[in-house]
Amino acid sequence: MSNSAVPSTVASNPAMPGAFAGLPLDRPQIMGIVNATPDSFSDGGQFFGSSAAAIEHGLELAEQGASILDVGGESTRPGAEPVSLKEELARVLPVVEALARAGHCVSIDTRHAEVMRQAVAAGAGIINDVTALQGPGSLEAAAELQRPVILMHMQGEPQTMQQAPRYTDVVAEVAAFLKARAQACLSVGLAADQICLDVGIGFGKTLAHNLSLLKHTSQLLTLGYPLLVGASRKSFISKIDRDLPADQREAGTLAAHLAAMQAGAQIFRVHDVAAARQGFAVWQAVQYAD
Ligand code: 9MG
Repeated sequence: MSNSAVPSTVASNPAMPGAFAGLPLDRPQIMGIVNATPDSFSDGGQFFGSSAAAIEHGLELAEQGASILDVGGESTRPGAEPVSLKEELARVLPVVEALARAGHCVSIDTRHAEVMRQAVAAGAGIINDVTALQGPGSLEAAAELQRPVILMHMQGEPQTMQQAPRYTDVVAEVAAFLKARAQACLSVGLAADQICLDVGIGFGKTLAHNLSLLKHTSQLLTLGYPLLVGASRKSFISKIDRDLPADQREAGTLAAHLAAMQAGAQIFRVHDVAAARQGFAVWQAVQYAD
């Protein structure tokens, strides 16, 4: 069965828009992670040809089945230090430009309004903001740029967010936050079909919080927006299965994403695109078997 022949997995919610950024949501969409950061493309500690390597990596991910390429120049990992605006722009712009020129749908992973503006001018079609457009000028920039946005929930700041995450009811609190941020986008003139929500796995959450959010993804569907999940290689996986390093968390990533898919998520942000594509295709084929 070809992938395009597989029927919808998520058509059960009538409020769900049928597409996001021109991508049909009746099948899982894979967002491939393109880190334009020096530590992502190093050779034994020696930084080389960073933009070229990131572009090549993005092209490979598209070849493997990514329908969105998410380009980021500032690490948001727990404990990560911020980079200057100048440095972030220098890292992402050549990569965004080359991948967009090659015809790919590119999202810009940034929390800075100026990076949003310049990345969209360079060809980015989607804004992916882990701060849900709460930064100075970000909401206004998104409204002016009129590009689809991914609004993610985070408690705290990347440097300190994993120190003591606290919620009374994590699913309800994340849902309320995302609802308010979607409302803020509508109020500045973005259309409902330009909004995608993301619970922010690993961003100011304990293992138990992450698992509840994955298990209860369906509760977020009632907000009426497409849902993106990004569990790829995150540390909660190693809390469940030994202390495995990030590059050995592929199977755990797929399991988390399949659970979220079953609960209604449609877009998945991953490092390992080929594995995600195969896992999703098999899962769907079983769903629609006789
Ligand atoms: C940039 N980034 C890192 N993790 C992410 C996640 O889970 N979701 C989104 N939207 N962006 C993320």
